[in-house]
Amino acid sequence: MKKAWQDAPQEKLVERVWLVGVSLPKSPIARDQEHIDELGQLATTAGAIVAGKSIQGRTRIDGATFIGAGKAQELKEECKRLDVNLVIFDSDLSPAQARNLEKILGVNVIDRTELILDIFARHAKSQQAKTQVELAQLEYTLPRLRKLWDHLSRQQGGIGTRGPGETQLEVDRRRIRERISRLKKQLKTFERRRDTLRKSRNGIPVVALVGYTNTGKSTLMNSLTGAGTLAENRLFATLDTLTRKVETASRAQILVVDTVGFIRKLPHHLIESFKATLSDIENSDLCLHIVDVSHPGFTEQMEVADKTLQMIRGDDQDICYVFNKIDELDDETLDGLRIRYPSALFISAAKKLGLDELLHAVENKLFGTNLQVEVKVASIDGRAIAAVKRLLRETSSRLEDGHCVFKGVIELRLMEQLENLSGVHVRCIL
Ligand SMILES: Nc1nc2c(ncn2[C@@H]2O[C@H](COP(=O)(O)OP(=O)(O)OP(=O)(O)O)[C@@H](O)[C@H]2O)c(=O)[nH]1
Ligand SMILES: [Mg+2]
Repeated sequence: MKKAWQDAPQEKLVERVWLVGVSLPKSPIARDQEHIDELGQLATTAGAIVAGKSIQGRTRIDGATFIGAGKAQELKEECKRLDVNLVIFDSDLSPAQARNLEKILGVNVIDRTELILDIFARHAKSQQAKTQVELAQLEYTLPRLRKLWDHLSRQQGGIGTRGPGETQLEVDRRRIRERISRLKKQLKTFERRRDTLRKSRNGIPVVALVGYTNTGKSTLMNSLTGAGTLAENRLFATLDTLTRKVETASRAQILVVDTVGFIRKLPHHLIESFKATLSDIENSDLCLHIVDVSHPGFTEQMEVADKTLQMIRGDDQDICYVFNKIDELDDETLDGLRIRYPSALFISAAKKLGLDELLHAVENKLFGTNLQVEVKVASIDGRAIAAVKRLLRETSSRLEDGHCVFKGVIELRLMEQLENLSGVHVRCIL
């Protein structure tokens, strides 16, 4: 929430905010309530105190002030009474609406997009995430800057007059464009580095943890790998992807990637600039869609995440639904869900429930009940070679530095026997 910080840069100002939602005909009231609660969570994540909130029923949106001039006046009184210094709208406001509202309310006004951009900016840690967020912010600002100055230059009027505002605007716009192209170049170098990393994964399959924000992706990552990733009860705790290796019970190796969470109305500039980070999802062999099944709005969250995933991966995605936080549910609810979603997996990442079943299902999805392996044996070790040939459905073999290297398929249940043969080195491939 930059604007308020700009007003008082020296003080550490805790913003007192008022949240505004609008309920249009046909939108269920429970859902409107969830949406404004989520906006409250976002505001708290950004460090603000929620002083109050309102959901206003309207038949249509007011072009000038979004909520209508009368309602805006009422809101002004409320803001004064509760010492509110920032009003946040759940919907996107046009630059003119935001300006008109600020004039009436006498406090700063921002919308959901600006709030999300602000949180991303605060949470970005790596150079890549910082660059990605700055790019999204500037792309968001650019058209708004034009509209703002258009308005001022009209006020100055006069055909052919090039007022100081307009000149300044051009300078500002040019600077922003230059900065945008510099940031894009920088992101390209990050992408190249990522490509190199990707090539070095050596055929080990990649599983991406995806889903709505705060569903427990990082907690699951930690439980599976002991990665020590930041997991917190706040939105957008993770902005950088993190990859860790996991070994399954049958010793197959997989790479697990923790990713940035999705949210309703995720600003499209953010999706655009986070493309490189999100390409980990695009290039994964399997997505585990983590759902917080204890959340009252989990079905809507699932839909939002599914749609965002479709944008990133297209329709041919291999997705497995993982319902997390089952420790919060009573048995009856859990049974109901198991019937309603028969192919989902049920876990508690925090309490480490259902993780073995999860890994087993992942293995099955990735390898079927067979594993593809590469086996290396000293070429003089006739006994080991014979044993390998007995266990493995061989597809190719070659000689390499005094070793026989076999490629082939093995049933999961036989994997342990193969690995226990002395003098035999086994590697899983996809
Ligand atoms: N009760 C319960 N809480 C859980 C479980 N798994 C995660 N949580 C909590 O849910 C909150 C969010 O967890 P994270 O792992 O940070 O969620 P995330 O999906 O990585 O969130 P973002 O990075 O913000 O997208 C934390 O407070 C966790 O402790 C679970 O199995 N049961
Ligand atoms: Mg996370």
